[in-house]
Amino acid sequence: MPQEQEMTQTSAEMTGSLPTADDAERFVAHAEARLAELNVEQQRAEWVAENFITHDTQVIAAQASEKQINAAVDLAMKAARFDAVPTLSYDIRRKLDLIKLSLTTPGPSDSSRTAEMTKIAAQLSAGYGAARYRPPGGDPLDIEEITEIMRSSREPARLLEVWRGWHSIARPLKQQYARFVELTNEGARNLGYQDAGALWRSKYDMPPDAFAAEVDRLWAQVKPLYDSLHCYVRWNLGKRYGESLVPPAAPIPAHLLGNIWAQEWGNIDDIVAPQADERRFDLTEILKHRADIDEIGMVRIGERFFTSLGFDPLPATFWERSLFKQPQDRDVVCHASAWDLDDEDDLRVKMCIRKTSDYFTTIHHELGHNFYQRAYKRQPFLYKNSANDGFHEAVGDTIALSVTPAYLVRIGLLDKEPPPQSDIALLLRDALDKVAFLPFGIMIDQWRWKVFSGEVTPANYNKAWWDLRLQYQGIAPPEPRSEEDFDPGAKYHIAANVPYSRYFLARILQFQFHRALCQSAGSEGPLNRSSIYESHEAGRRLKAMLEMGASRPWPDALEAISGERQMDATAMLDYFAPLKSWLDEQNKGKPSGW
Ligand code: X8Z
Ligand code: ZN
Repeated sequence: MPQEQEMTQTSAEMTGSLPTADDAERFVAHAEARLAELNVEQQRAEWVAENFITHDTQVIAAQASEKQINAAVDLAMKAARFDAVPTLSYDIRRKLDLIKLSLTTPGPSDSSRTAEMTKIAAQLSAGYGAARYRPPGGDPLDIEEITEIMRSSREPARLLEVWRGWHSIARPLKQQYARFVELTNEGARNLGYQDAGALWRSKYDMPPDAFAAEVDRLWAQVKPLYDSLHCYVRWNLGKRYGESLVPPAAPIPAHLLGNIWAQEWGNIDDIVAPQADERRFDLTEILKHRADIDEIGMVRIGERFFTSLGFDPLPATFWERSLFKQPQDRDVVCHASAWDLDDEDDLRVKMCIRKTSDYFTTIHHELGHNFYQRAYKRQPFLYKNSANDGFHEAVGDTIALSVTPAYLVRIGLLDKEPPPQSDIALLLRDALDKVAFLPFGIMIDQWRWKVFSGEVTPANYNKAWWDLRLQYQGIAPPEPRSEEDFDPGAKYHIAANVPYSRYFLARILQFQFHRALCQSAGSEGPLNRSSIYESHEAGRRLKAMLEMGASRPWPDALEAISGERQMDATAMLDYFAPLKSWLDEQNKGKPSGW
């Protein structure tokens, strides 16, 4: 008999009466200890599997995750027994709710099917991590090399070839993915959810439908800004590549936006930047010329930002145990991630850093996760998490918003600050990453929610994907697609089953956090020129929110940092307001929409 079943039998069960508040307290204490223990085991197995992709590490990781999922499902079912107990304390009630919601990938109650599911999950993650596109007669290209070509090439034929090549790696994942969806849906239904999508949407301290409506509300706030950017970018791409490749009123071909998924467009800044402005600087070029700053040096700069706010430096083990550079002798999952192996101090990142501006941003993003993890380490296990997953994703990005030209001058990466007249050019570059991402950040889970609900089936996976790409992003595949293709699987978070709405929320929240922290720091300039570097006041405010972990519903955490209880895109709109007016001026007489 599994340990949980033995140890969590309550006195009520033994006597057949309603469980008491004491029963609930005992159950929660046991569940929390058990989940904490299994989580560490699973994290360690996963760390090794992602750092050394082999058959055996996949098996070990799948087994650890099977064990964890079985226990978590069992505990989630049992937590429901206390639903009707009226006298529970706030913490016991919240923890029972968190136990019911703790899984992202619940498994079927039949344990052989859960084993099948975790095996597939490990294979999908490893399959994606080890994938290479093999050009005819050329060297195989991994996702890091693909990313670099998409960033720097301006040759449509080359971009198309690489785009096609990377998307082809996902074809073999389709069947496994479809089976995975069936199995995790079965698990979600056993737990009382309509499907796995409904479970994912239930993690926001509100009913799942209300969360979907919340996402729509935020999107409606920012869509006009996206539309202005889309119109402007398409026009400039048309000028660069010709109207036969980029027709004026049609969706933008997805291979011309500087990123293999067309999710962030900052890399085509050179194509769309205002002609007259020569004062822009290129952080990638600066980093490449600085022989004294290597990949780890870039991480040190990120850490220094956090310590300047009053956070303690990262532990020595962070530097010893992290993976910073892509190993040449083995396959690893290069997609950047931040880890907390022991729920105490064993913090790490795993990433394949290159000396580019994008990686500099991602370093801040990952460190945000690590500093959050450390800030909530004194919370009980079930509260060792962010207020909602968007908060976890937003912290490092908030810090990266403070990486302003003035800050770069301050730390010696830039000689002098560009004059105020360069603001539009700088804002445009920010918008290419931040604003262009918004519809992408939404559409991924719009697709997955439909897949989980059964509205989209394997017979139309790819069509539904491109329908949503068109609807939200106004982009189109550069050549016809079929259901032989599995283009969603060419994106890490689909193969690895990581929920994605979090990144959409984070794009909105980071501006809200930035506005609030700049206020604490007493910074009065426009938001795009404000940095909280070296502000202990801002650091205190940020820390107060981080230390809460998941102990309160997220509006409380939002209030702690910003005084506001609603997620709100006005901070983002304020940040980009001068750019929006400028874009609308430029766009006059040009076709908009698609
Ligand atoms: O996956 C990530 C992070 C790890 S949590 C590198 N991001 C999303 C992506 O790459 O698609 C950060 C931005 C969006
Ligand atoms: Zn992240």
